[in-house]
Amino acid sequence: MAYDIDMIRKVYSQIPERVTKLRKLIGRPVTLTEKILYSHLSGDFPGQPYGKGISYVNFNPDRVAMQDATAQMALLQFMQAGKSVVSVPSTVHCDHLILAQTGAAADLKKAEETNKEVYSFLSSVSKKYGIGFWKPGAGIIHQVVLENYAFPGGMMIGTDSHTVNAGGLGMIAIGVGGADAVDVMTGIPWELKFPKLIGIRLTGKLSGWSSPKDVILKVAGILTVKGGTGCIIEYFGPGASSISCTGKGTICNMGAEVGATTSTFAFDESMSEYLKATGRADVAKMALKIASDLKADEEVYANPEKFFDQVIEINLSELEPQINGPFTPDLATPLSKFKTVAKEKGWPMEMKVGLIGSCTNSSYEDISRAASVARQARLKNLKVKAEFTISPGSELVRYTVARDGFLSSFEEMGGIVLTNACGPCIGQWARHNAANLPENSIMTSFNRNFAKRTDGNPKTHGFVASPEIVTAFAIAGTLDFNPETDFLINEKGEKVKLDPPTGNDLPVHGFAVEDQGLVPPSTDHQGIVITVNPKSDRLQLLEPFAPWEGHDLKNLKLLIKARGKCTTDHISMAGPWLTYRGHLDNISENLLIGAINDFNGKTNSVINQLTGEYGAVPTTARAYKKEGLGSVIVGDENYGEGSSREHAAMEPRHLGARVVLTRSFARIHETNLKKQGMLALTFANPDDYSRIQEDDSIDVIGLESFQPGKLLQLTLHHADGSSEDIMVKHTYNEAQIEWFKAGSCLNFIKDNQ
Ligand code: MIC
Ligand code: SF4
Repeated sequence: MAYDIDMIRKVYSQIPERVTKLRKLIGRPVTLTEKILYSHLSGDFPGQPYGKGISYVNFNPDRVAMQDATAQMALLQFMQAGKSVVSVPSTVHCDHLILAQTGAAADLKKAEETNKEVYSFLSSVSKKYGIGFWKPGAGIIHQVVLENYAFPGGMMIGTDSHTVNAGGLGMIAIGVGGADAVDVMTGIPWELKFPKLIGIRLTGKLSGWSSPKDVILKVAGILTVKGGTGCIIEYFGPGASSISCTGKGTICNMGAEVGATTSTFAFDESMSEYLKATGRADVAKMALKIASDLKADEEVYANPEKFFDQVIEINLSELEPQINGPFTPDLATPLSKFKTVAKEKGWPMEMKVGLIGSCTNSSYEDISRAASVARQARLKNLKVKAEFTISPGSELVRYTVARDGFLSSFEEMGGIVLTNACGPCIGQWARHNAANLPENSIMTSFNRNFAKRTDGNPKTHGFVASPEIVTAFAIAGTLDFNPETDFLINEKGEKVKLDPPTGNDLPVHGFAVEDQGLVPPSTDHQGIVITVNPKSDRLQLLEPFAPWEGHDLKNLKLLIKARGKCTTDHISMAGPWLTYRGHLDNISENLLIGAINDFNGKTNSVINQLTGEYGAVPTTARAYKKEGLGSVIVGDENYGEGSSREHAAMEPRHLGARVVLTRSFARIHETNLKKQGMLALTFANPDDYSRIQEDDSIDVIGLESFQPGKLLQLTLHHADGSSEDIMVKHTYNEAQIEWFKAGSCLNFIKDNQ
């Protein structure tokens, strides 16, 4: 039986009636996204349809998932909210903090020792508040959610940007910061700007070396890292039903990389089969009964242009494997052109390491197909040229693929099986001598490849491809290769060619596992006291941020004007810094250390206006804070893209920054800033970015009449004594303005209890 079946039953009992109301309200056929969103509204059904991309809407998501690196901050905030138990089913997953070094067993043991304090904090908080706790080694949050909790037509949020993975099982699943999770766990409505809709029509059928990953790699190439911002992507068409449920998960997962709020697919046979295979025949049966409400209306599929804001067509029969990167996930190159482009661009041709797995690509299907390629190394006497690692997504998959002999195929080719965890994908990779490596190429089946992401070395060129393509390239050891056309020379000096991968969507003999690694939610919450050692360098109880002073902000110092791509990895690096995710003061030492200062082209070197000397960003921010001076961070386009980590918003707040002013924001980061009481502003005229000078002091004017839709003014006081005014936009609604005034959303919740 599925977990939380009563909750699912309740959701299903409401959907048909709400969909009927919705059709009446809108007066036209409706998309799947609209059906799910309107079925999860908080409060009364509206009198008029919501404006896409305009209206802020309150929802009641069905569940919450948190991973260890973000759960610490989410739960530290939740503990302040004064609740005795979570309002919706919630889970914590220990997956991000495990360092990949020598292999699964040893790495897990070491992680249990090094992270003892954090794991025991998370498990006791989970116990106290009735949260399910997935132990270290149980698997990566999104794979575990897909296997256990996701259900067609449901809505969930998770404190990780790849929560969207659950769209593979027909959910609307959205990545958020921890403060948003606190809203849902405390039972207050969760707010989202009603998204625009992108429809992607899939025709044809995948074959040969092409796989579901290539669909999203292609989409990333089309939409770019910001093309999906503010949108939900709905996949449909005859090609959609030919893709396995976990393949759909892969496609939705990496939708985070185009900035989409989430992606989803209609309920179909593949989902039903997956639910049954993972012990949830009960959910499959219930979904089948309301199947017509778990997909868009037929007219939508017949004339998508009428119902979506943008429609993209992809013919799967013509889709080539894609390889994306380096340094950005949207630089897509089709396999047939890859070696030529690699040479033209001067990318390091030797491929050093292939890494497969991660939340994006670690299903049974992925592993079985990649193993079919790996096996050929032995069968065809090929010497594998690159190092190779496998990060299984969950213990359920790991146990099953070990039983079915796939892991030994990888081990035979020299592969190392890592713990069921994020590992190298989030920089938890003790790559040998990483810092000193010269320019080098690696290829992964992960989703992100920003500079320094996996091994901390900016010279490492990270490429993203499907697991089967990564495996083929690991065998070849060079980017100068195309498995579709090229021969390799084996150890006997013969020319051999790799056959296209083969595999199974689901295990023929069913899934198996001994211990999934779950501590179920406790119903006994009495007597659990959470203690945090005040001397701990890993955990720190939170102090509320100060409320707004009630007047305009004057004489804020420019902290940094960041140039170009500034992702959450640049703002609050992961890797070794994951150690401090529960300690705001300590993690603040990484604030913006990866961002490039527009004035000198350097990282982590900004002018301290009080001394005239250059120093590290966190040190400079602390110097201003000490003098009681606020500061301003300026950014470029799509500032804060990538992760959901709210540390990227809490750190500047903690170090005294009041404003983040950019050309544009990524969705989750903008909300995170608002939640923490910061001013997230954008240039009314994007060219005004160039007006900001290195030693500016900045005033924010108009806060006493801060209103939705009304511009604010900034006065820039330049060092030469001149000053100029620029206008800035914001997207605060009335409630969010109250968060700003209270100092943070959490302060506002507490003040109004
Ligand atoms: C990531 O892939 O960047 C992460 C690590 O999973 C993050 C969450 C985090 O920073 O903890 C995400 O994508 O939200
Ligand atoms: Fe973990 Fe990587 Fe997935 Fe993020 S993208 S959840 S770090 S496996």
